[in-house]
Amino acid sequence: MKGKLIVFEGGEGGGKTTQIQLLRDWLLKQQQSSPFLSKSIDLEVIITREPGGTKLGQALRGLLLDTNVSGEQIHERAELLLYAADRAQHIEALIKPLIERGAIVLCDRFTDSTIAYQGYGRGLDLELIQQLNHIATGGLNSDLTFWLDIDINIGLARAKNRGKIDRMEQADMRFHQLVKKGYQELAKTNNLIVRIDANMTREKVQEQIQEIMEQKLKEWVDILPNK
Ligand code: Z5A
Repeated sequence: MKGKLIVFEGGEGGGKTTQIQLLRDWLLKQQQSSPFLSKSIDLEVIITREPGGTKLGQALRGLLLDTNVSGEQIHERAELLLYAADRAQHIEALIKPLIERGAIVLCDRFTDSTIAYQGYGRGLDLELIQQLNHIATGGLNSDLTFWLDIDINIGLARAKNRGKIDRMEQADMRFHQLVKKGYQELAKTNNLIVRIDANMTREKVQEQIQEIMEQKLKEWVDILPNK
């Protein structure tokens, strides 16, 4: 496949949405004039998210995150399967076609969220989740994952300041600690996951991301579409 899938992961309020937009702007600038690339590239950069990257996904996002929509407690296994359904649709309807035509897809959350939240957070079987992730993605993996690692209290305070508190953000401190542990464990075994210190200013966080991206673009320059 010609394109690339770059994922942003981490706990609440880590700045994923903010950093994805900054990275999109930076990537688009690189095709106009890049001091570090040997040739011009022609980038299509698309931002998407999970849950909610497709029309079906938006409906599922409402069911998963809005405390009032379903009117009943969502069972943990039902929740797991809804995230998987969102992902299967997202891959087939959006991500795979984009990557096949050479786009760079910036995705706010992906398979590691399920491992961290449903696996470590809720305690569901990790092997089962890996299998389900494989079914949902059809084997399509992220080419690079930025884990925005933020102090839990700072992240929750940022999320609260932003206004809306959803079902997951209402979870207790223990849950957030388990989720963090999940990301720590994932980063230990997968070298495509890059830890970013997200406690800093927006600019400092973006600098860390750009540094990694510069290396990656140099590596990918012959695969990405040329001008
Ligand atoms: N979930 C799951 O359980 N299983 C799964 O498989 C999947 C998801 C895929 C929805 O995710 C929920 O779905 C999520 C896990 C679950 N749990 N929750 N909640 P989401 O991505 O829609 O929501 P989120 O994780 O809560 O993201 P967020 O709170 O929207 O935060 P963010 O996108 O990482 O950050 P942000 O919106 O860019 O920043 C938050 C605020 O902080 C905002 O006001 C910014 O202006 C501000 N900000 C950003 N950066 C900074 C810095 N550096 N300094 C100061 N202030 C900053």
